[in-house]
Amino acid sequence: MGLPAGAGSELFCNGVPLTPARWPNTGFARIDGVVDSGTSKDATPPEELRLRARPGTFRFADRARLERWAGAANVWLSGYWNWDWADDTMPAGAIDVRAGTITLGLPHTYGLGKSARFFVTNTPEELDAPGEYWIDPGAGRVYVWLPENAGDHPELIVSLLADPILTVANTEAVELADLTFAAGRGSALRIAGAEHVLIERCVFRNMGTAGVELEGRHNTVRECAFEDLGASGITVAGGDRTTLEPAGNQVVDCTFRRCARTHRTYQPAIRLDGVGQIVANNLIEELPHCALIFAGNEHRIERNEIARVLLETGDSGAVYCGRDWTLHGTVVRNNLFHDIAGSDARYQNAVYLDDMASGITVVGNVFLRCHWGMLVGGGRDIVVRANVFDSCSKGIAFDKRGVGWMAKAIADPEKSTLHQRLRAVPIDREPWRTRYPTLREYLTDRFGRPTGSRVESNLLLATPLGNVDDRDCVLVDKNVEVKQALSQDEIAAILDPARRRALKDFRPQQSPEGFEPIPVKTIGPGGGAPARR
Ligand SMILES: [Ca+2]
Repeated sequence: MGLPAGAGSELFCNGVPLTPARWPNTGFARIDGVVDSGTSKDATPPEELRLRARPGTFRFADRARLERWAGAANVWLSGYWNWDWADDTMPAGAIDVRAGTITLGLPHTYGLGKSARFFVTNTPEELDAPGEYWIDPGAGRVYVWLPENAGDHPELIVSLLADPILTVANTEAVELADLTFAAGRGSALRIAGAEHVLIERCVFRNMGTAGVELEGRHNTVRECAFEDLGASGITVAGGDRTTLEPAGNQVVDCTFRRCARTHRTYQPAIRLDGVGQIVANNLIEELPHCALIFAGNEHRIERNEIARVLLETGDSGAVYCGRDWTLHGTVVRNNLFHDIAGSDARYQNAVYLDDMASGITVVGNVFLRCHWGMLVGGGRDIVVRANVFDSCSKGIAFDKRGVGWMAKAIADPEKSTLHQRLRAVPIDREPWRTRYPTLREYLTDRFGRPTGSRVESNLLLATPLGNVDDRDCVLVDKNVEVKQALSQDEIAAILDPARRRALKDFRPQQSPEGFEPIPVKTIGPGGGAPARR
């Protein structure tokens, strides 16, 4: 799931994105029942899906609204139509007032579920509140109810440019500093085939898709702000998965706020691919879904503060990866995750290593007031060591899905994504052979079970350890559970960046054996000493 194609035009007032005319004005409406779930990727054979994909139909009891929409020319619907991790926006199809039903204008990937939630958007009949607008592309007109604080001479900008505002390609040693990129329909900055490019103190805001698309090696993005982006903040790729040659691109000391503004799922603040990217000392907050998604190998994700994400999604993680046995070598270390409780707690996890993702180390992090600290989906060679969990409803859920509900999905080496990804990297050749020797045993040694994993030396404060389902394969050792949470003052000191800088390394009284003090003062923008190249 990469970046979406360029968004439509949007309207910004005094640098703030306004809202396409919608109902309800905030939040979601619930459907009143499924009439026809339509075809879905989960339940319909691919061949039939290609030939006869069918949109769903749902009941909706609000007759006055149905009458209004049935008479409108341009009704769009945006919603979580089935799963809490899959949003989609599309035109409405038939609206039948007498039957009290709405048919979607296009088939939705996962069909309609009974708890689907949605809102009507980009519909002029629903323009009824300050800050709402509608663009009539045919007539070239913008209708807007200005925000109350717009002032007498507001600056109004309509985004038009679909291409990146700036492209830096096949070059090296370029520096961009102190620039603001804003109000395009696509991404702000595309860097491709580049080396030693430095992006410093720039602002990326109000774009239709991403802030920065970065590919190359030894490039650095430093002290930049990413705000109100339609999709991802930054995507980073580079390095060689065959030779494990690291790219060494760095994203450091940046702030990310309100990314995934219009494309709500799988558009994280930071997306990593390739080998050896470094993400350090960033602040990521206020996102509907994931903060960081990674694939590839040997990334360093460290000393970041990640808060208030997964705000309207479920079955997801602030830091997320999945469905790949070959993700070895990435380390998630000394990060602060806090206030990731979600809206109504549908499996929100601070770190989610989904569907047998393997070979990842999570060490020395602080998980504070998260729903679940970690969900590990049956992966092998996972190390969860010396973390602190405070006031979470569960520390860790470590399941054995590879011999449970997922067993069927990994049984056929031809169809299984996990098998395909295993074949895509040379595990029998150097450097893979020596660096990740256990990979060669994944298909023969206790197939499907979470072999080689460890949950050890973690400290759980006012948080139950949780469940580790296959303790013959996963070592669970030296974890300490303490009833008492940190004091309100201790928590306030950790969460306040200024007070945090003065804190000594976190060294609990009831320290588990093997626990290493956590340097909380180095967490967040400006706290570390990132390696400069
Ligand atoms: Ca409205």
